[in-house]
Amino acid sequence: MPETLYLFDIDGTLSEPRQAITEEFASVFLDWVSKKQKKVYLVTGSDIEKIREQIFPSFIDRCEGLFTCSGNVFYSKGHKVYENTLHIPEGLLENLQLYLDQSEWRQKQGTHIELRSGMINFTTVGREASQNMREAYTKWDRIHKEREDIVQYLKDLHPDLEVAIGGAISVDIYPAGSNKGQVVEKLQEKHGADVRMIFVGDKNIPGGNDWPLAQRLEKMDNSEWYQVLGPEETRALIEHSELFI
Ligand code: M1P
Repeated sequence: MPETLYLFDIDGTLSEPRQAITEEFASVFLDWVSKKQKKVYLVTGSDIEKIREQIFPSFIDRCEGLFTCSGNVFYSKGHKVYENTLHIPEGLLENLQLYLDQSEWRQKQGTHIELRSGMINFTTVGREASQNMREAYTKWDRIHKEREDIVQYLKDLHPDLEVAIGGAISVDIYPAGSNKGQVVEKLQEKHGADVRMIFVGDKNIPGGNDWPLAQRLEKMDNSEWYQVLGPEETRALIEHSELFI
């Protein structure tokens, strides 16, 4: 019987985007991990600094590992196991700055172009935006579709890059293939080629940053993925879905 691994996105799946996981859900989740002896990996587009603000240390330690920066960095049992380096394509930073200067979204707060290991996170609002500003942008973006426009703008100028919509106010940018899908090979190397994976994410839609991982699992007979709308649905899955028993 092959081993089963449970993979979870964080922002929008275990917590609201950029918010701490609730105590109640964390307790339900950790009970599930312990009582059912589940092997869990976290797979996020975010970086370790932000994740530490959202997920407390003993929760992270209960997991087998944590993939950050869309699988470009991996931590296990308190140690960084690997980290990919990004070679920034010529003209990319200038093109992001041009987009930012021309964005119709005017309220800005903090860093817009965040260089991370193996990827860049870009937001016209800014990484230090208040919760109110984030919510205002999310509503505005639903109508004006700025993030979809950023994806198209960058795809036209930099066809070698992948641009995906993650959380609520930003896009993740990485070289083609350096997306969350890369964790499948890493986990197969660690647990064997026949390992079974069950993934839960809120952006398992074309253009979303969970989509490459869902597509990768789609090709494997024994693996599955779930699209959720938020932490409540994730909780319902682990409490009631047969595959999580
Ligand atoms: O995991 C995807 C993204 O989730 C959040 O995005 P946003 O700020 O747009 O809500 C952040 O954690 C971001 O860093 C991450 O890439």
